[in-house]
Amino acid sequence: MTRDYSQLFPSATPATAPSALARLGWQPFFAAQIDADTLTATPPVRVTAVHRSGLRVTGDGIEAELPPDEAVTVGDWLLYDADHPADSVLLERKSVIRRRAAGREAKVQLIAANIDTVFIVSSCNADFNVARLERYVALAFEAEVDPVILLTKADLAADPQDFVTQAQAISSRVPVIALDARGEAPRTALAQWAKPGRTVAFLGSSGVGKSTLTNALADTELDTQGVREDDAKGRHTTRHRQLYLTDTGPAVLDTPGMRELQLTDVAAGLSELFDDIEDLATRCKFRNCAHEGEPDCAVQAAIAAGELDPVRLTRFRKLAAEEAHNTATVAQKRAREKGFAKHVKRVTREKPNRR
Ligand SMILES: Nc1nc2c(ncn2[C@@H]2O[C@H](COP(=O)(O)OP(=O)(O)OP(=O)(O)O)[C@@H](O)[C@H]2O)c(=O)[nH]1
Ligand SMILES: [Mg+2]
Ligand SMILES: [Zn+2]
Repeated sequence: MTRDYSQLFPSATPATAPSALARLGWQPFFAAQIDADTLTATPPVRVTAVHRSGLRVTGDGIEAELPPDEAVTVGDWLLYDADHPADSVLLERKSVIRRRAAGREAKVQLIAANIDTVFIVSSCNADFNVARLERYVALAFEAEVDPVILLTKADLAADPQDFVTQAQAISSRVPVIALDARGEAPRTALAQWAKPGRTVAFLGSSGVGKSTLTNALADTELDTQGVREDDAKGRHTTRHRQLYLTDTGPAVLDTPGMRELQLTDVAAGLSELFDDIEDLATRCKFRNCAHEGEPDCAVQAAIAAGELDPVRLTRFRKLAAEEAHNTATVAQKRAREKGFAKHVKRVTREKPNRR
């Protein structure tokens, strides 16, 4: 193989046209992990979809399916071993979005890796819910992905600004945009994030317009379907996460509507989201103040002064409790599995002696 990978290294002068890999979202962060020989022997490929049968990957002139691997998710970069596909090596991630898997099992589900901007999508209708948006923002902060809140169906709302104002109160660090997701408008509205070489993802409930937005940015013709009139709920039209690659724009991840978003391991994300409350808490008289009537409580003082919405404090408490519970449950399960694995190892090691 005589590929020229020189342009992929951070020190190289940038090529005028985006290289095939840059088009897939390849960035200096990944190039810095490997040398030119490795790159030639095992060219990078990106996971565009995860199916039960395997991982769909795309590279420079490569389209392949790799064996299933639970540790790999959409957006990941692998060094493709053409002779032994199962030995392809996972590159270190720039970011990873994960949640507690739906259902009773205490498992973590990887949602996507190496996303630059996550568009948290809701609509200016019955889908809009501040507590739910906060969950997504905490998830994004934890993953170190920049979140942007998109409020679709502004064209159908009597007063979209009312939704915008509520969403803006979630965090001063999260831009909020109300728009009509159909047509060309999103291209302009999202241009500052949706650039070539970047990767963006749409997350949110079913029916809020994630595929409609993907169609706008990636020039795809994905199925979109009307929502129920009474409660604005969608029909779960999109079934799989899929990364779409474009010639002149970003890589775009469309995802199925999430029914529930359970947080786990997002303590840092919650601290960042509720940094106003945490700042206040440092000014309480007692370091372990529960803000429930203790003397000289800065949090209660801020509520009394109208500077902090008491409902925001309630939501913070609820999320923090849920996060702690899920994190402990998942950790316990991991420890149990580890204990079991150790036990199995010991038993196998002891076997020869028992003969
Ligand atoms: N009027 C209006 N309709 C919209 C807007 N955004 C989406 N829709 C419509 O809402 C419906 C649902 O849109 P989809 O793009 O399928 O929603 P989704 O988020 O991909 O839904 P799932 O795939 O089920 O998760 C479709 O009929 C869209 O045409 C908008 O901004 N304005
Ligand atoms: Mg969809
Ligand atoms: Zn206090």
